[in-house]
Amino acid sequence: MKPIRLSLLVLALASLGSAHAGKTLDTIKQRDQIAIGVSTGVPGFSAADSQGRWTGLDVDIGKAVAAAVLGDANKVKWVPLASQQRFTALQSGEVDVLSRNTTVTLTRDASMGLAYTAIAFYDGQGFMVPAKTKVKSAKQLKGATVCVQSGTTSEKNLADFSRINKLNLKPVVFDKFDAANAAYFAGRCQAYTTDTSGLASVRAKEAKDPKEHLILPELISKEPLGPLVRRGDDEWLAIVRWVVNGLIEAEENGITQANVDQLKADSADPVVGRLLGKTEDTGKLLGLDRDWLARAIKAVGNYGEIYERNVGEKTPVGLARGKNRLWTDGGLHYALPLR
Ligand SMILES: N[C@@H](CCC(=O)N[C@@H](CS)C(=O)NCC(=O)O)C(=O)O
Repeated sequence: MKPIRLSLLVLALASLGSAHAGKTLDTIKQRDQIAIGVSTGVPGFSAADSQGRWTGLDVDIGKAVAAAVLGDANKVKWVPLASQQRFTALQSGEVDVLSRNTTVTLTRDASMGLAYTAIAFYDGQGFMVPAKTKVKSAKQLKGATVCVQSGTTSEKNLADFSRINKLNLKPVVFDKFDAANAAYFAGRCQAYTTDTSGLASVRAKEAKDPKEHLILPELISKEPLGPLVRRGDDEWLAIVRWVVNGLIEAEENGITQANVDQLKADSADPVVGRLLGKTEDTGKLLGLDRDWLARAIKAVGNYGEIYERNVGEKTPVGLARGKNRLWTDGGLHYALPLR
């Protein structure tokens, strides 16, 4: 074997078992901050309060990544993005990750220089109507005007649903979320369509009396929502993917924000020991340290805690766990094994 080949082989072998930090991670470490793309304000998922503090399920996932990577959930620059702007912001490098009620589709994952990491929320598209109209099913919306935001799957699914059911629905399209909301509540459209979680959020945020608006029972699409990254940095993709999986796996194993420190100190369970970096170092496989997941859980809690705090039944958004339960509980969240 020629010396050059031999040295390449030695290099390849040396790198086995510990990940080389990718370019994105290097940049993030240098600037000591992650830039995360969020919405312009969908309460429960990502919204800022009057002090500029961001909260929501998508925000907590971003904070978990920051805690895992930089050791501090607050080392984040939140970048609010309208539906239409979000992919350009990620493609151009303005944000390192898009954690913003974004549906994974083949087009987005395969043809836009983007890649999905994991599914953080299983949703479907629905319709909301003023309760006083007595409409009880989307099939009764024949010829109706429907408010919808541009640059969304909502717009495309609406067209499909209208055609399949010969409903002749008339989309009224808005680039800005606020404008779509204002138009619907001013009665400029007979219905509003987006992800049902988005409808519940809009209703909680904007309706004078939420009871005056009904979310119809039909789900017209699948909307698996999750963080996206730029294509071409596998190491960074892996970090975001495993943070989301880690938060779900933490719930599967009963690790919470409150007990994570104590379990790390006392638990004899090998799975818990591995997840919390006590008995094994999974962090080094990701280019992180061994406490990456323990820190993420400590910052925002496990997936179930994140869900209940932001969108669960006790919050204004008020969503039952439904499809977002763990697989062991009849839901769709099935964390990939962290080992
Ligand atoms: N999940 C759908 C819809 C996501 C979406 O952008 N929904 C709108 C309506 S809830 C939104 O988040 N708007 C907030 C904004 O533009 O800031 C998609 O990925 O296309």
